[in-house]
Amino acid sequence: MNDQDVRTLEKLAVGVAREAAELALAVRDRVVGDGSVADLPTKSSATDVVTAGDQECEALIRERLGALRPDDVVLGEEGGADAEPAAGQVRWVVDPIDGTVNYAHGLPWFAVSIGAEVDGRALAGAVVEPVSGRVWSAAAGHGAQLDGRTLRASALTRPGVAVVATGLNYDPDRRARQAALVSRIAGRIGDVRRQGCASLDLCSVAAGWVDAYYEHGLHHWDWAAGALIAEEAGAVVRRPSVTDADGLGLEAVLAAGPGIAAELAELLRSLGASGL
Ligand code: LIP
Repeated sequence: MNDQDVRTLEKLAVGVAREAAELALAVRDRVVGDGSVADLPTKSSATDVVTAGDQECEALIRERLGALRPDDVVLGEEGGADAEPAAGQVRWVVDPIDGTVNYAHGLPWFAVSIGAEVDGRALAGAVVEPVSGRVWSAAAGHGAQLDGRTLRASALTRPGVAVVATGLNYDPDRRARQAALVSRIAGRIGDVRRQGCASLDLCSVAAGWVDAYYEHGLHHWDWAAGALIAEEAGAVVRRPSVTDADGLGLEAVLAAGPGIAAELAELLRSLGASGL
C-alpha cells in the first residue's frame, strides 16, 4: 500500500469517526437519561455495560465503511469479525464508543476509535472525542496529529517522576490484581492516571500529556487506532502479541516516551506485571 493510500485511509477513518461521534452525542441523552446505569445490559461482567450508543454507532460505522470500502472487512466490539482478512486485505478495527462506562455515567472522556490494518500491520487510525470535538489521527510513516497539529511523545528520561496511565479490567479478579500492581508501582513513578478510555490514554501518550500507559486485557479494538497514533508520535509501543479465542490480549499494551520505555517495562516486569 503506497503512502497516498494510507493517507486516504486516515482521512476516511476521520470522516466516519466524526459522523459516529455526532451520533454518540445524539443518543447519549437517551442512554444517560435518568443517570442510572444499573438497568443497562451487560456483556462479560456486571460492569461491562453496553449502550444503544455503542450499538447504533457501530451500525453506522459498518454501513459507511461498507459503502466506501466494500472490499474490506471489519472487526468491531459489538458485531465481532465479519470475516477473517485475506492476505493484503484491509481490516477495519472499530470501537464505536471506547470508554463506555464513562459515556454511560455522563463523563466526557470517551471516543470513537477506528483503525485500519493489513496483514496485521497498522496503516491508519482515527480517535474522535464527541464531547470536546478533538480529532486524533495518524497514517503509517506520516506522523500523528491532534486537530492537524503534529504530536510528539514525552522526552522524559526519569521514570521516577513519570505520570503513567493505566486501566482496570471488567473481570473483578483481574481488576483486583491490576489494582495491586498499581499499589506496588505508585511509589516508584511520579503519578498514576486511570481515565477509563484506552484509545484516549494512548492519544495522551502521543501528546505527552502522560509519559506512559500500560494495561492488560484490552481487546484489539481498544488499542488499534491509539497505538498507531502513539507510535507515529515517537512513543515506544508494544501491542499484545498473544491473544486467546475472544481476542482478549493476554499481554499488556505498553506505550511510553522513548526515554523511559525500557526502564518502565523492566520495572513493571519486576513488580509482577507479566501476564497479569
Ligand atoms: C474500556 C477501555 C479501558 C479499560 C476498560 C474497557 P470499552 O473499553 O477503554 O481502558 O480499562 O476495562 O476495556 O469497554 O469502554 O470499549
